[in-house]
Order: sequence, then structure tokens, then C-alpha cells
Amino acid sequence: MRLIKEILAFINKHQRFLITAHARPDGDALGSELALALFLKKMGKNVRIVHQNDIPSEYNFLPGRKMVEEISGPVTDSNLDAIFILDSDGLDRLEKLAGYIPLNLPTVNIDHHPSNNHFGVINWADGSMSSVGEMVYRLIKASEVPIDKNIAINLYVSLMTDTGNFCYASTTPSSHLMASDLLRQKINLTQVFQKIYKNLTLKDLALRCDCTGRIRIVAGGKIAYTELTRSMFRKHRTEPRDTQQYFDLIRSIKGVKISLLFRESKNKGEGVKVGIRTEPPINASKLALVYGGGGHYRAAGCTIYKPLREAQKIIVKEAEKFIQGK
Ligand SMILES: [Mn+2]
Repeated sequence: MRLIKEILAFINKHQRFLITAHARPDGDALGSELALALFLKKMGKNVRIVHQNDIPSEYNFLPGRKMVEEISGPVTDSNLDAIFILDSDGLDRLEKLAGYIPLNLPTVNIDHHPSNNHFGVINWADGSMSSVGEMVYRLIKASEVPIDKNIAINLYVSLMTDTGNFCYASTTPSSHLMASDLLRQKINLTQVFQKIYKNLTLKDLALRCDCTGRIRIVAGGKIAYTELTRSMFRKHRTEPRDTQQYFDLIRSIKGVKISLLFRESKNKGEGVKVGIRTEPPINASKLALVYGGGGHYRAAGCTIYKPLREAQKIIVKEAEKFIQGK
């Protein structure tokens, strides 16, 4: 494929790379950037991975995790040649980090959000891919470098988390072929699963129960929504880093077509984050776009700068229009 060839040529041409992905990185963001970094190192390149201090601890076991620098100010490294930005449909997904990295350097953008805005010198944006991990997998497969166990674990975590354990519609025959290929490296699947999904504290569980208890159902059972508020975070003395499992609960209710999770920001005035999950044929990213957000066909989000109750009224009303097909 032309873009893969271009990226391999780009790698050959440069020596020192900076890698990052969207803020509050998930399994796909971390897994794909670590796999890419380990691959680049095998090619004899120098690599730095940077993030803000916002990495969920369940990913601490990923091979190469120690390479990730958690920074709170500009990268001052005049030796860098090029940048890779993964799993981000635009530079604003990096949030503050976008101001810390030398974006004057040539940037390669590898992403699977259909809303990608092509901010790089090379843009490999393919909304049909299950995960960026699957894209990095294809890149490595097209090179001379064999996939070792450390790379395989990272790619497997990308694939597993972004396909919801091979359940989402983005899961394709090629995702399973990739998993099959990675499993040749004798990954301990039980251990990977436990590290990522079986790590709740009692506080986490109490918050989740509170959130579940607040689920409201409207539009004849087709819309379900709930909330995570600052006072809940105070009460339970914890905050979820990753809300995927909250969505799994909401969307498991029979008949629900649109699931909404409203999350208050840490500080007042920073808006309410609206997470949207939909069942076909409702397009989550179209709903998010109404309020300047974006995402995938079945998973998207936006931020509304209104008090929580008002934000809920606005979005639920909009969601009802989607249910009615207007
Ligand atoms: Mn992803």
C-alpha cells in the first residue's frame, strides 16, 4: 500500500522520533505507540514517547511502558527529526501537549477516526480500521522487522481494547487474523485480561454503582443516559480514567439505541463531556458534530459549556431527533 511505503521511507530518512497520541490515552493509544516505538528501536532509531501525567495505571504492565515520559512543559530537544501522532483525529485531541511538542517538525498522522482532519505531512487515516494497533501491525508486517513478544503484547492490547474484546462492529476478519498471528508469540491472555479489566478498587465499584443507579431512560426506551459529577467524585474519592466499562453497562440495557454519559470536568467552567454510543443505523459522530465534537460511527463525544442539567436537556433533545430519524 502506498501510504505504508511512504511511512517506511519516512522512517528510513529520519533518525530521532517523538511519538505521542491523544490525551488520557487508552489501550489503543498506548499499545500502538509502544509497538511503534519498539519497532523503530529495532530499526536502530532513537525514540521518545511523551504524554501528560494522565496515563491509566492498568497499562503499566505494557512492555516498554517505562519509555513514556510524562511531561508538563515544552520538549526542549533540538535533536529531534520527526513526529508520529497516533489515534488522534486532530491536534486538539492532544490538548495541552500540542503546545509542548515541536510541531514544526514533519509529522506523520496515523489514525482510524473517520473525522480525521489530515494535519500531518503524511496522513494515514482509515476509518475502516479496528484500531491504530491494527495499522501499526500492517506497517511492521510490511517491513523487515519480525514481530517479537513485546511488540505483540502491545498490539494485542490495542486490538483487544478498541474492539471491546472483539465485539464491536469494527472487528473484521483481518482483526482476528492479526490476533491469531500475535498469539504465536505466546502472550499470556489471562494475565493481559486481568491487568486491564480486573483491577477495580471498592471505591471504583461504588462510583460505578452510583452512576448505574442514576441511569434514566427516555424516548420509549431507546435513549439511556447517566452522569458522573464532581460531587460523586468527591463522595467516592475516585474518578474513572477510562469510561468504556460504564458505557458497556448502559448500552447493555435491552432496546437502547443511544447511550449517553455526561461527565462534569474537574473544574467548574470547563464544560460537560458528553460520551455517545449508538447502535446502527444511528451515527454517533453525526450527533456529536452538532455540538462541535467528533468520533466514530458508533462511539463519539463532544463538550458542552453549560451546567450539567442543561447540557443533558440539550443533548437528549437532539438525540431524540436522531431516534425519530429527523
Ligand atoms: Mn483507537
